[in-house]
Amino acid sequence: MTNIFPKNFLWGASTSSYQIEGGSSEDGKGKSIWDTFTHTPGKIKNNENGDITANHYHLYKQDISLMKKINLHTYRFSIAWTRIFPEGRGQINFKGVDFYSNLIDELLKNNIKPFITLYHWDLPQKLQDTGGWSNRDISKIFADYTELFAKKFSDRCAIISTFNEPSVFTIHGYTDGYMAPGIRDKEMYLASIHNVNLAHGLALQAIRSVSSKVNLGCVLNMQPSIPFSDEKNNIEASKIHDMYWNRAFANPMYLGKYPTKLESKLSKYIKNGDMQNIYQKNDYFGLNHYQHIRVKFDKNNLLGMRNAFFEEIPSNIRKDTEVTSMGWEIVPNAYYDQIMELKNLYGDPEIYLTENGCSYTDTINLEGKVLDDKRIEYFKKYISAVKKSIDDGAKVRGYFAWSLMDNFEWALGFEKRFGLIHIDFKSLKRTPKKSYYFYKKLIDLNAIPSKSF
Ligand code: GCO
Repeated sequence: MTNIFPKNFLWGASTSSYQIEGGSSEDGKGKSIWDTFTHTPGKIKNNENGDITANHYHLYKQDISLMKKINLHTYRFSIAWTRIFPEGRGQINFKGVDFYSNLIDELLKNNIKPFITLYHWDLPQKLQDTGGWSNRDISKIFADYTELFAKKFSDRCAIISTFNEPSVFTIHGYTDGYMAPGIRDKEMYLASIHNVNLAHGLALQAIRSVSSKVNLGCVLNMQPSIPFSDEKNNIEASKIHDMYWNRAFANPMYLGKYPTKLESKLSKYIKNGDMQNIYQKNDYFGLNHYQHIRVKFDKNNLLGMRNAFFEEIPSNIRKDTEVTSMGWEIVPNAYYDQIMELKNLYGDPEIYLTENGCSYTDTINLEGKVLDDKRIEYFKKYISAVKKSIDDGAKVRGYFAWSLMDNFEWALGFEKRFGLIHIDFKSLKRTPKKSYYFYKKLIDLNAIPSKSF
C-alpha cells in the first residue's frame, strides 16, 4: 500500500461562526443564545466571550490569503443564522447576506471550496425565547432558513451540512447546563432530539427544492463509549451514553429509525410521517472525532451518566496515556474504529472527516515562532489512522483540521488553542504555527511528510 492519499482527496480546515467571527452585534446581526450565555456571569471561564474573538468578520480576506498560502483545498465554516435572520425568521438582514456572499466569493477566487455548516450552535435568541429546539415549530423555521440560504448560495456552495454535532448542543444545552442555553430539563432535551432530526430532514427537502446539485448531510460527533470500569452501573452508563451521544441522530438520519429504547422515550413527540421526513438521502456522513469517551454512572446527571475526567482514570492506565491540554486521550486506534463503524453500520457512506485536532498551550517564542511539535505528532498519528481506514475500504473523501485558527472554545474561553494559526486575541495578529507548514507539506505531497520539520 502506498502512503499517498487518493487523487482528489480534500484537505481542509474547520471553524465556526461564533468561535471566530466577532462582530457579534454589527451590521444588523441579531443576538444568539451564545451572545446571551457568554454575557451571563459565571458561565464561561474568565467570563470571556465571542464579541470580537478573532475578528474574522473584518479580517476574512487576510485569513483566506493564509489558507491560500498552504494550498488548502476546502474551508469548512458555519453561517450565523442571526446574520441572515436577526430574529430567526421574518426580516432578512441583507448586510449579513452580503458578508457571506463576499466571503464565499473570496474563497472561490482563491480556488478554495466552501464547506458550509448551517447551524453550529448559535441559535437566534428570539427562537430560544419560544422554547428553542424543544419547540416543534423550530423544525420548519430552520428549514425555511436553509431554503433562503440555498436560494442565495447553492450555486456557489457544493457541500452543505445542516448541523454540527447535534448530540453535543442538545445534551450540553438541555441536560447539564454546560452550554447555551444552559437548561436542565429532561423532557425539553428529549423533545429537542426529535425536533433537530425533523429539522434536518425538512431542511434537506427544502434545499433540494431549490437545487439538486448540492451534496447534503450532517456533521455528527461519534466516539466509542467505553465503560469507566467493569462495574455494572458503569457498563449500563456507557450504553446510555452510546444511545444519546452516538445513535440519537445518526440512526434516524442515516438508518431511518431510532434505537428501540430511545424510540419509546420519544414516542410522545413522534407524529405520523415524521420518520419519513427525517430519513432523506444523505450524500455524505460528516464525522467529528477526537478520542474515545470513558463513561461513568452519575446519579446526579439527568441522563444518569457523564464523561470521566482524565484525572479519574486509574493510574495504571493513566501512566501509559498521552493527553492534550483538553485532557483528551490521544488514541488514534479509536479514530480508525469509529471510521470503520460508519462503513460497516451506516451503509458504507462517503465520509468527510470534518473535525480532528488537538489543543495545547501554544506560545510564541523569542524568534516569533510557535513550535507546536506535539500537534504535528498528533496529526501524523491520526492521519495515519485515516489512511489505514481508506486502505481497509472506508470511503473517506476529505479531512479537516480543527482548527484553521485559535478560537473561542465555548465554556472554556480562549485558553484552549487548536489552531494551525496562532491568534493574539488582543492585537489580533495571526502567526502561522509550525503545524501550519507541516499541513502545507501534507497537502503538497498528498501524503504524511516522512521527515520531521
Ligand atoms: C466540537 C465543536 C468545535 C469545538 C472543537 C474542540 O466538536 O465541539 O464542533 O466547535 O471547538 O471540537 O472542542
